[in-house]
Amino acid sequence: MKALEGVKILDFTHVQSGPTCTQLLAWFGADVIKVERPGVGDATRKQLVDIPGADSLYFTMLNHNKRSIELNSKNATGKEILTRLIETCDVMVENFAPGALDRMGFSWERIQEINPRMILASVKGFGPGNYENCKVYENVAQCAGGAASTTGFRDGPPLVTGAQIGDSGTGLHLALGIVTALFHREKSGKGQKVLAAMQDGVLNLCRVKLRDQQRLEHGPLTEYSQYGEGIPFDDATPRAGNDSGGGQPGRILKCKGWETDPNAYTYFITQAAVWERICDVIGEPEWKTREGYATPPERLDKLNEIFERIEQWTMTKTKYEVMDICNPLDIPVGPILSTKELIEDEGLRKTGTIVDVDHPTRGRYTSVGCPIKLSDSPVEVMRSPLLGEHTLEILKDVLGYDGTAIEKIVESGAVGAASK
Ligand code: CAO
Repeated sequence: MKALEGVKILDFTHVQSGPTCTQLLAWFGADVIKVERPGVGDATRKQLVDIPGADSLYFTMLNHNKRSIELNSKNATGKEILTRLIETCDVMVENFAPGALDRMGFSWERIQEINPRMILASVKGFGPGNYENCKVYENVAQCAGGAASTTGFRDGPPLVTGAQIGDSGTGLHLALGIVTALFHREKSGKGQKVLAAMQDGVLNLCRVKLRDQQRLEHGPLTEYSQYGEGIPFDDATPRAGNDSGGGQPGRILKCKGWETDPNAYTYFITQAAVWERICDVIGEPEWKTREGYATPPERLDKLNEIFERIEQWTMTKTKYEVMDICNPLDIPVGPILSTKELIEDEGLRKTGTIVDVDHPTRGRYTSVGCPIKLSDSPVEVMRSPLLGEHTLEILKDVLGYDGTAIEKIVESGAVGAASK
């Protein structure tokens, strides 16, 4: 049995943040019913299109294992159907612009009237306050949540990261909120609202940078490169390039082939526990005992020199050779893997983290499978639904409408053509 089997999710999400959340719930076995505007659907179906006429990878990679119903929630019959869906489902997930659900006539109060056990889960850009009415996309959240100001090099502009911490990160937070509210409902018998604001989600992931903000009041951040370079600290956590965010100094270092391969690099951590082995590997055995090098605090003002020496060694090895030599010695290193290397990685395919999926209009494509593994709730990644593919099935099987009623619904325009 799948962990969330029997849980019905009314999925009113679009773009990335909300769909990430409901895709996870679908992978864990929930029946996810994605409500889409007739003839239009989730805007990402038609964004960044690589194969004309087919749903984009943006859409297909975020909407696996869901069913799609076309439904106009602003049409009178559409509202009736939505009301029935709210009665039937356990969780409603949405990430509309602030106020959109109210404008449709489905305020939290109304939803509770229809189904007091309903859990209403929302992604918004900001929590209550000055910015609560703003529309927000990924990079806005990265900027507002502390990621951009702390990413990049000290002498360069703020940077956003390729990891979608604002969208997918907030979707993950919301998924945890939903299963927690479901667990709570077991005891209370009641639903509740769950809010994951993107700014809050990013800030949660930037927790260590807020740690450093407060440490600044008590002196310089000695593990940051700028400390060793003698550059004074300002009053906010600075950008720290590729310095490690923890107590063990680390850097990205060039490996053999870096002149032509943009990813011929390794991350290298000079963990204190294995310092002596590092000294032996790089050919500086006297650093093990030399004054100024032997203990972690002594090394802090020499990190540039130390990493330059380690890099002289890593540049003689490929990033995989560095891994092969350092891993048996327990020296923490990691190759910089390109997306091409990841998509071809046999190990990730074996665990189902990278999967191939067949799709009727776009053919076979590769996707990221479920990154969370439950031993008793295995995940089978199913293709994303075509727009309205399950409209009739949901009207019949989930809501119990029969032939004439369905004809009337189709005539009303509430579900688009619904001829599938
Ligand atoms: N039937 C009828 N109308 C529908 C509908 C349906 N099935 N589904 C959506 N709509 C309507 C909404 O009701 C809304 O109408 P109003 O403007 O009249 O209220 C309209 O479609 C547009 O919805 P929207 O405002 O959410 O979409 P947008 O493209 O204007 O904004 C976004 C997109 C993402 C900026 C906004 O939804 C948002 O800020 N969401 C919250 C934060 C978030 O999740 N951001 C991350 C997105 S991923 O990068």
